[in-house]
Amino acid sequence: MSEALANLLNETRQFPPPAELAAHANVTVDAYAEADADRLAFWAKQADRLAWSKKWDEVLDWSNPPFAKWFVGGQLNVAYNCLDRHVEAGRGDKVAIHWEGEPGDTRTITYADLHELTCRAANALTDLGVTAGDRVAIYLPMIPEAAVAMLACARIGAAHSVVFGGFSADSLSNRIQDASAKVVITADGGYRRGKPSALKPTVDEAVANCPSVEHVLVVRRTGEEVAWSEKDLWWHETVETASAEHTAQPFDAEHPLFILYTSGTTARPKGILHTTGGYLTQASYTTHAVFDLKPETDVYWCTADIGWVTGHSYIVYGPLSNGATQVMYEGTPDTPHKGRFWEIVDRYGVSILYTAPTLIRTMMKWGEDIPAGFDLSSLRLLGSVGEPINPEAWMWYRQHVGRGELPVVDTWWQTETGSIMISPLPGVTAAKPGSAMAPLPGIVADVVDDQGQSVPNGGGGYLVLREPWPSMLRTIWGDDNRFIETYWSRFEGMYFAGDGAKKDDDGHIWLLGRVDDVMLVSGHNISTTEVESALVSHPSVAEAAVVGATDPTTGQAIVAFAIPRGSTDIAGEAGEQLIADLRNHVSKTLGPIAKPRQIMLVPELPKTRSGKIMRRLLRDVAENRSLGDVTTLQDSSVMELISSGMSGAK
Ligand code: 6R9
Repeated sequence: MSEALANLLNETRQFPPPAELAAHANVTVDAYAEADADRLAFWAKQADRLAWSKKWDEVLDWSNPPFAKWFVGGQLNVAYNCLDRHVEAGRGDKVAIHWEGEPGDTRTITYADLHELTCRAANALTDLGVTAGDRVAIYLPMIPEAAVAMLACARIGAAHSVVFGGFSADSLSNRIQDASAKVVITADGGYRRGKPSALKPTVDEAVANCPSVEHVLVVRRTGEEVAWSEKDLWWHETVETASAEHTAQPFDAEHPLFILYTSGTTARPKGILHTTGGYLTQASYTTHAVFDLKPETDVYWCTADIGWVTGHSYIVYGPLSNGATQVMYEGTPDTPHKGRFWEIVDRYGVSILYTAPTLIRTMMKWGEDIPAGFDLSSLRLLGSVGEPINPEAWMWYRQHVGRGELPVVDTWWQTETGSIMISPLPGVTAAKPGSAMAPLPGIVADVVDDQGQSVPNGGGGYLVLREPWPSMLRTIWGDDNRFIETYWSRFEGMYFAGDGAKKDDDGHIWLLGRVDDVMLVSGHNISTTEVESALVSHPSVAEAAVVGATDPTTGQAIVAFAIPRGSTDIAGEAGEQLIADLRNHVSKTLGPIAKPRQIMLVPELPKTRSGKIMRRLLRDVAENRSLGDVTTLQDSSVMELISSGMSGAK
């Protein structure tokens, strides 16, 4: 890339924290100064929020970069920190999880219950021959057993590798093989979109090619008929009959905790390795700081799937290590009706909601009448993660979910970073819609140009991290060289995140999307995010995706796919008129260089199961190519809809 990323969008709205929240916030502005004065002492203090069996000798060993060791010599047990210590402190009766299945069945699980289930699962896994250092693959729907399985692995020092319930047998098999997992924990199925969706057949197919797998533990969720082999064991016959007595052994701070595969754009997924002490320190601290979580009074809900890193850090390890009460929901947001999420907020009195831009834009498309039909007055803080949140989606979230007064924290991070890195602090930051604002205390992030020089305020370039952080990935499982090449070779001594970013005139950080997605139009780098945000700022657009398609004149040309809002008329001429309006609207908002060559009105966009738009597939459509790999799509029929809409388009 020959020049810095374009910096087109100019957003000036800013919202200070509510006075009440600021007055009682867990973390105040002093945290920044404290961390600046002594970053390692700051992290040591956050590590002290956990229970250690043996205190560390050294906070950070960075003598062999990029291989970091945090809290060297320290020992702790992650499950003990998430469960036992709350029970021992007399909080065993406190609800850990209000679980709701998609069909409407519910379970209330206290910390004592969760502790007992985890102890049984730890004993069962041990009986099956799983020992510290082994790997266990987890392929489950959003049921409490998913959290139990993860915690049981952590308890006995086996690394878990959670694979999204939506992945194919091939993807599952590759991940099991790469980690040489000894046991697979799965279910007969789960509920999605109003009906049972089988998982076990996929596991059977995958495991057929995985000689490392000795046992498959199967949770009965749907009760549907499943094929059975000699490796298979029912969870209820194995775990629920195992002893509830289990003493957690401490593990070294750098003992592997989990592997999580990022799908990435390349064929071979990367097994991101996280370890014990640093990971839990930062997952736990950021939950406390960014969500201002008050375990005594808050009801927290993160809508992510457990198969995504957000589910690891902000359903399991962050909230549970803080002793939170949380909601866990199995299904889709529109089953059996489009108000399902708001009904859940209303029913459980959710006070902190953490969700993804894709969901907010879907809610925008459905219209504000839907959240307006529920009592959302329990909410006090809103969070967003997964993609850049367009300013209008941010405003809609604040307005229609947050009563026009709640803080919205836009949190930037990655599977690789393990925890939130860049985000407003809800009691401190005057947030700007669409900006992740500033690195958290103890984090050193920057935006640099091609040469790795820090860009001045107002400039754009690449997001980097200049100093190691506690929950950083330690390597790519089994491939140290790829770890170095992917993240540490682009700029000397810095972690390359792969995201474009800009600093505004105040030095606040705006994420511009993956560097691979940046478009080069007549010699100008234009970010997909900014054009998408301009489209979403039009009152008739709920969601948009933009790609650069090869163009004989301009090198690349901007092709946009836009989903109209609920009531918008797009039939015949009305549609033509809207497209013309939208092209002009983008041109007016960002400048003529950003005017899309072509805009398609579509009913849906292709997304991964974690809600990220798959621009690669849209590029295939825009350039009239046959489609690439669609196996990671949330809903593969979407591409047929879009492709058929494209035929005949200019
Ligand atoms: C947590 C998670 C990481 C990529 C990341 C970036 C995008 C996540 C974002 C964001 C802008 C935010 N991303 N949060 N972009 N603003 N608040 O999503 O992890 O699945 O590994 O994805 O997601 O592009 O590099 P992961």
